[in-house]
Amino acid sequence: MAKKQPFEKASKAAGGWGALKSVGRQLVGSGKPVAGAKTMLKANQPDGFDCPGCAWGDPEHGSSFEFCENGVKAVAWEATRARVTPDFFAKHSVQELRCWSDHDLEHQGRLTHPMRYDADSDRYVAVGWEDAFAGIADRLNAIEDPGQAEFYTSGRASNEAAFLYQTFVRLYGTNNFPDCSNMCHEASGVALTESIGIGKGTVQLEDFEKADTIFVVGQNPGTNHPRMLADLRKATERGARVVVFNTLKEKGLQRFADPQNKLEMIRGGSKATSTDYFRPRLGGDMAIFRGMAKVVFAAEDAAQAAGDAPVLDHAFIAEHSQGFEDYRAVVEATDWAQIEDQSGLSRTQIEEAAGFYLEADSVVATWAMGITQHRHSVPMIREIVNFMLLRGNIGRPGAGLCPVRGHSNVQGDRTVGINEKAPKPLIDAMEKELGVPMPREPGHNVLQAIGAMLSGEARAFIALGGNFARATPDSQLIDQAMRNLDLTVNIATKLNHSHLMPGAHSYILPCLGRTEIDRNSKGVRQIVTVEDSMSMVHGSGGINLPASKELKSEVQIIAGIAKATVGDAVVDWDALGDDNDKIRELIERVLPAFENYNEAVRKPRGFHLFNSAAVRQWNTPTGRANFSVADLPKETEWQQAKGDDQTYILQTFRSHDQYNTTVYGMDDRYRGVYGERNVVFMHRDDIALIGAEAGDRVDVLGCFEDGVDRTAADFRLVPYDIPRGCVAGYYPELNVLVPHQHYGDKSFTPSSKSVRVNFRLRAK
Ligand SMILES: Nc1nc2c(c(=O)[nH]1)N[C@H]1C(S)=C(S)[C@@H](COP(=O)(O)OP(=O)(O)OC[C@H]3O[C@@H](n4cnc5c(=O)[nH]c(N)nc54)[C@H](O)[C@@H]3O)O[C@H]1N2
Ligand SMILES: Nc1nc2c(c(=O)[nH]1)N[C@H]1C(S)=C(S)[C@@H](COP(=O)(O)OP(=O)(O)OC[C@H]3O[C@@H](n4cnc5c(=O)[nH]c(N)nc54)[C@H](O)[C@@H]3O)O[C@H]1N2
Ligand SMILES: [Mo]
Repeated sequence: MAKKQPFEKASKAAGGWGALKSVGRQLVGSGKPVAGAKTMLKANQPDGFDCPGCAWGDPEHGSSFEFCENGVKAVAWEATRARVTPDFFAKHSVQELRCWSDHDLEHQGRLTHPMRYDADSDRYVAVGWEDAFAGIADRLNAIEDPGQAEFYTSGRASNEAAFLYQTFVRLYGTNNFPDCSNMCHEASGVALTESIGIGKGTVQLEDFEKADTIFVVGQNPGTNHPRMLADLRKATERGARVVVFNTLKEKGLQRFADPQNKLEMIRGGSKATSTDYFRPRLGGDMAIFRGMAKVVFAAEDAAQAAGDAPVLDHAFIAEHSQGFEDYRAVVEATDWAQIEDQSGLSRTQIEEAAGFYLEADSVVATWAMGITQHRHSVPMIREIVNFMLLRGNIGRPGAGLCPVRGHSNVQGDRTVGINEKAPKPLIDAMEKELGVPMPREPGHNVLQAIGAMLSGEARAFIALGGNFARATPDSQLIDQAMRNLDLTVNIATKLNHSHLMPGAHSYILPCLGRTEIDRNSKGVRQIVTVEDSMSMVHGSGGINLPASKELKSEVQIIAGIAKATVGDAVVDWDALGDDNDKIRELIERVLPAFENYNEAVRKPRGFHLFNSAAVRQWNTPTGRANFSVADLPKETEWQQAKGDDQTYILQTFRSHDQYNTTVYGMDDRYRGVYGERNVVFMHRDDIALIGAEAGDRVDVLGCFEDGVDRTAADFRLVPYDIPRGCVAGYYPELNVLVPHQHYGDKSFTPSSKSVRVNFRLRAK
């Protein structure tokens, strides 16, 4: 097949035949199409595994073939036949592998043996499990202050693995839990806790069937939560409004052809996934919600003057909220000129959008990284909550808040204790259960861990999954900092760049993936549990044979490290590591919400974790839902940059062919880019303004002034329908440009959706 040109036209709708073709390619490419297809039949089924693709909820009628194109990619990627064996490591030095691309490293297949870094040969060599555990324990115990070790978690880890890990780490003596959530939905957790007393969304999947209006803000479900498209499409079909705010016109948020709908596939049809589409500037959403609140207040005044029914839910506001008058004052003090400039939308557009709120009895608001990865993300999310509170749109059917999570168990990991802030109720309960004191001082989040690595304070880094060095900002600085550590350990399924920045002592510990059968020493099959974006907790059991006989489950690996490091006087690690039911019993004793855990997760759809805000209980200091009263930022990054016509604000996002730092392929079908990832999407007039033409190559330069040279070399300019002054490109390639000092207030999340850059043309 001829290679497609970089700007070949993108497909008209998301999903459809393009998705099926891509699924076929992935299954064939995985080297075992039949097994792959069978594996997919078990994704998100009651007796199968939870799809590792995303954290969207599963429908009640769990018998449907619930999969999506990108779920297939995630599963096929794990179920590959390719293997990275000790032979592979004997052939390639770490120095050599460091020059490989993210795609090439993971494409080599599944890790098969525990490996230890040998500095003399600059190679990883096979090591026995017990030797690895002893070696790790030796280095961890050599560190005087446990606060000098960093324990990272990526959000694919199961509840059982995460709970055991936090037990071990806290017994070891620290709350240093940097985790992927710090770079992801942290702002949602912080903002929602302040506003409604719980850091999670309040809706369930059923609410999407009842909402009159759904606001979808700053997220790209066509790629990142494809199963959500089916729910949006159903909503538009029954006449609900789906109102999108997105800087780009994302294909999946316009039309979706359901690959599971035979008639539609034959007729080549597709259906709308949204009814209205607004395109703000980067970081402009707080201004939009502020503007919409102005419209709501104006409508309330008009209704009052005309003697009509009120627009606000006065009863709700009086009984359930706090700070309403102050909020109203701050909204009225915000002028339209600032709202329009910051958002990039006209007052008329904002009035139109607010109309969809006013006409709806019940409203759901969803959001993801387009909202959480800015400097002012926390006040921005609190503004969304303010707006929803005005008409009591939280805690009743068809209404509520839905931060759409990223990793398939990132929410669960936090629930069971991966939290550097050491929540008091959890620590109290852990101490009571184990009978020993646990550390209470807050530990490090991702940025603090980076700070400790850069300053040389940190001595050890352990990762339960993930690809820390590529997912974090300033990748080139992290690289050196990791190599200065005394100990680095990666528990992983596939080889990635973080494994290639070994400290003086370094281990790669290969684990079972979620699709694989996990048997304990007595041959009993183990299941793990995960929590989705709607707080549903359900079981997940693998169905494929393990990629290698040497693999251990994450739980077994953690138990092994823990026993070697802290001994088994307090916790019987062997028993817990051998029986996930026992871990669940322990979780149940420590976290009351998990009552009857072992039984509940064996029911088809699992169980719903109690959500206080969803039943209008407000666990805030005021006992009410709190309106916030933050001013709009004086200037967003876009506003700062606009005076200077040579600088631009860059958002770093995902292509259709990747899972975070895992790059499946080089295409981004919905955006019409094929065969390459080094691209920058830019408005035609901006391309002309920097003296370039479409397709020209540039170096992208960071503008953060701290003396560090931040350059992403050799990117192609792709003309795109994007607001002037805003540009976009892919993570992780562009992480070299994201300064680690540029982060969200209170959330400490790198502001990877608002990075100031300029361009240097390369010779043609
Ligand atoms: N296939 C696949 N699925 C995934 C992932 C993956 O990489 N691949 N990653 C998982 C993870 S960990 C996460 S967190 C989620 C991520 O899910 P998303 O949040 O959808 O991820 P991004 O690709 O970063 O897309 C950000 C979207 O927000 C828009 N946006 C950016 N800035 C702004 C802004 O200021 N305002 C508005 N209104 N819009 C803006 C962008 O145009 C883009 O459409 O997906 C999860 N699911
Ligand atoms: N510039 C920029 N940076 C970003 C973002 C952005 O939008 N822009 N997004 C941020 C977000 S939202 C997130 S969540 C982070 C993601 O950060 P991470 O979660 O650290 O990164 P991933 O790419 O998801 O991790 C992939 C690796 O996980 C390992 N793995 C896969 N499955 C398993 C498993 O079952 N068990 C174990 N133990 N390991 C496994 C594999 O070795 C694989 O190489 O990146 C953040 N970084
Ligand atoms: Mo994420």
